[in-house]
Amino acid sequence: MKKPALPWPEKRFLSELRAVGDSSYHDKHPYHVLMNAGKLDRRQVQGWVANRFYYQSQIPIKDAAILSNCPERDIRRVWIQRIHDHDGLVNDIGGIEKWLGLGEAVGLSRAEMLSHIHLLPGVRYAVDAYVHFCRAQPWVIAMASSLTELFAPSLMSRRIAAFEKFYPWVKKDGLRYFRGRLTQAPRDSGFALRLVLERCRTRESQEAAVAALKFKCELLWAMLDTMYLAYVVNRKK
Ligand code: AHQ
Repeated sequence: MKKPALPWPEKRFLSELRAVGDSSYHDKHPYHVLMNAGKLDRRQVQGWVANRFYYQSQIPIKDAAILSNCPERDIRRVWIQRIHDHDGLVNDIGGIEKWLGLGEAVGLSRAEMLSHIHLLPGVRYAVDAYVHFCRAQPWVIAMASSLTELFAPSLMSRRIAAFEKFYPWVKKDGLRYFRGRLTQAPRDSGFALRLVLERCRTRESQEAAVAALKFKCELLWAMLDTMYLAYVVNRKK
């Protein structure tokens, strides 16, 4: 009978998680490379904003799924902040509303965005796979899939700078969402990382957490592959 592999020491576990982002995070995807180099035209920016809106709209759904699987009140009372950040509260319009503002800033009406009329099948399937993953997985493994946000702040900073420099036709106010993520993402990923490192104590759970992060990187990548085919390869003149 094969002996179970020993758990990784924390340092090694952390380096395994970081290695996933270093190799597969979507900041390296050609769509983001074109965006951050100022090479997207109006329709390609609009297509990205409209399709990413579906992802944004499903974040509270996946976080509610994680909450519904988590029996620990002290964890739920922190994690629920993510839903408030997106759905908003009395004194905060929330990220989904800010993303609708980004839509208007790039020339997409609220009705267009809310109808998901531009939503590409491949984006829908990738996002729905994320929601189903978070419903089906143990809550700490589902939390591990959100650790892509360890790598988000650097991408947000590059994105804000690129929009300011190369896309002057996008109204400044539209970038509010990304500015908010500069503080929300590190706060959220810090909490999720501490929990994953603390609760994944067996090699099996550690490897499941790494696989969850890889799964999430792949779905973010697949979303952009779909957009690249639709708006770059098959660019409508
Ligand atoms: O705007 C983003 C966001 O609210 C979230 C929540 C988090 C999660 O729980 O999976 N991931 C995430 C991400 C957001 N923006 C992406 C981007 O490139 O603008 C990055 C993405 C992530 O890194 O997972």
